[in-house]
Formats: sequence, structure tokens, C-alpha cells
Amino acid sequence: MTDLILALDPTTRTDAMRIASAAAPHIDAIKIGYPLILAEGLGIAKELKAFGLPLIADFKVADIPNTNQLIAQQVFEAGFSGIICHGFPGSDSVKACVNVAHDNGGECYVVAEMSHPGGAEFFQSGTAERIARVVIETGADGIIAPATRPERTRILREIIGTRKILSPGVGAQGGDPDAIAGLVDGIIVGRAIYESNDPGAAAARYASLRGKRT
Ligand code: FNU
Repeated sequence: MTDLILALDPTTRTDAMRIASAAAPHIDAIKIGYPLILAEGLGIAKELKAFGLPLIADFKVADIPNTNQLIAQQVFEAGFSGIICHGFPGSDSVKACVNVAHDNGGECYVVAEMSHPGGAEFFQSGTAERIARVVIETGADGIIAPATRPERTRILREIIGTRKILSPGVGAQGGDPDAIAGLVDGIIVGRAIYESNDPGAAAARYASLRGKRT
């Protein structure tokens, strides 16, 4: 079954905890990033751990290896089980995150191609494919690839083989779960769940739509 990952981007603790609580029975992991952490602090990670789900830090880390390592150490000390980094800074920067993730029994995902329209400007023309190869070289656990462009994600799947693909862009960005779920290991859904009047029902609906990984 393809995982359903909640992108929990509200900017208050109250909303985040309410939505996570409603969605928790239907989801496989929670992803948080700058919106919630800058608003409420890194300590929110420990509170969210109470739901018993894997917690992914979407910081799209993109610095020199030493700084990436320092950032990743903070992430895993805060209780996360996964980290998302960028691939364009190069394989040494990615490797720094992978090493810290694996030393902590966690996972590292690398953004190969972004899901928004502008993601087609720089990541295409070979860059996404090169980043996917960096994932193999560095032993990273998988890539982030767009639900909004299944044809691109299919090409990246051929490069990364059985490494995981987590795919944002379903719902608010127009991605269709039917078109992507069979290709990827996890769909990432944010606003279509957390902006819903009934986040529990919305999460249940995406859980029923995600289908099987083929
Ligand atoms: P929603 N996200 C994304 N596209 O959307 N990490 C990417 O290429 C990427 C991401 C994140 O649109 C985005 O930051 F690499 O409300 C947000 O947290 O469903 C989530 O995925 C999508 O949220």
C-alpha cells in the first residue's frame, strides 16, 4: 500500500495538534517544516511524536557538508525519523545528511524535482536525473518527486529502482492520486487535509484513494 503522509503546515500548535489528532488514524507519517517549526519551535516535534507515527523534517537542507551535518544532528536529536535535503549542492552535501540519518537509524530523502510549476525550470534538462543518481551513489533512502508530473516521476523511478519515492503535489497543487499512487511509495498531502473543515474525513478519503504501489 502506498503510504499517506500528512504535510502539517499550519502555523499554530493548536491547529497542528487538532489536525494531527483527527488525521492520525488514517495516515502513515507526518511531515513538518519551516511553517510550523518557525512558528512554534523545534519542540513541537516531541509533541507530535505522541501520535506514534514517523516524523519527517522537511527542511530541504542545502548547505556545505559540515553545515548539513550540524543541521541533521539537530533534526534527529529533536526526535525526527527522517530528513529531506536538496540534491543540487552535490553528493558530499547529501552524504553528510545520509550519514547522520543512518547513524540515528533514520532516513534521508533528496528532492529530485519539485512539484510546483517553477520546478520545471531548473530541475529538468538533466538535473533531476543527475540528482536521482546521487541518491544511488550516496546510499540515500529515496527521492521527492512530483505528483503533478507523473511522467517525470516515472523517468526518475527507472533511475532509482527500488529506492523510495515520496510524492507531494496531490490535492491543492492539482496532482491526481490515481495517476501517481501506483508509481510511488508515499503521497504527501497538505492543504487538502489540513484546510478541510473535517481533516479526519479528508485524510480518510485520501487514504482510500492512494491505492497500491504496483
Ligand atoms: P500541499 N513539497 C512540495 N513540493 O509541495 N517538500 C516539492 O517539490 C517538495 C516539497 C512540500 O501542496 C510543501 O512544502 F519538495 O498543501 C508542502 O509542505 O499539499 C507539501 O509538500 C505539499 O503541501
